Amino acid sequence: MNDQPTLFERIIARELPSDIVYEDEQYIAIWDIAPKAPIHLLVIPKRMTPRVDAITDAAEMGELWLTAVKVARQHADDYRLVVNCGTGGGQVVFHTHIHVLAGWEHGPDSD
Ligand code: DGP
Repeated sequence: MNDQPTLFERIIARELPSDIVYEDEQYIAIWDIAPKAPIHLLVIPKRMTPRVDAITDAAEMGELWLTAVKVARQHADDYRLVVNCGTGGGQVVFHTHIHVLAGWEHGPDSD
């Protein structure tokens, strides 16, 4: 078993630098290091689960999405929320996170 801290745990612990846009007791949101939109944030639960489908509690899942919406609305009126789940789903960092993508002038397929 790999019990090394995840990249995002190290960011949460301030062992690695990041650009933090939101933080509360349960969540942190940072700018993505390799943005795929003019605004690209990552909303990350501090409680580590490797992928979103490891969260089985409906309230916990709801809080995560409500936090992502709150962070998104702090940056844009319109936005896209994305979760990559598993290697085949494009996930690279195995610590659950929601991508907040926004800032296109005419929508995500315009640029
Ligand atoms: P995913 O493919 O869903 O696992 O997305 C992982 C995202 O994490 C990807 O968009 C790039 C971002 N990322 C990777 N390493 C770092 C880092 O060290 N800092 C920040 N801010 N983002 C990172």
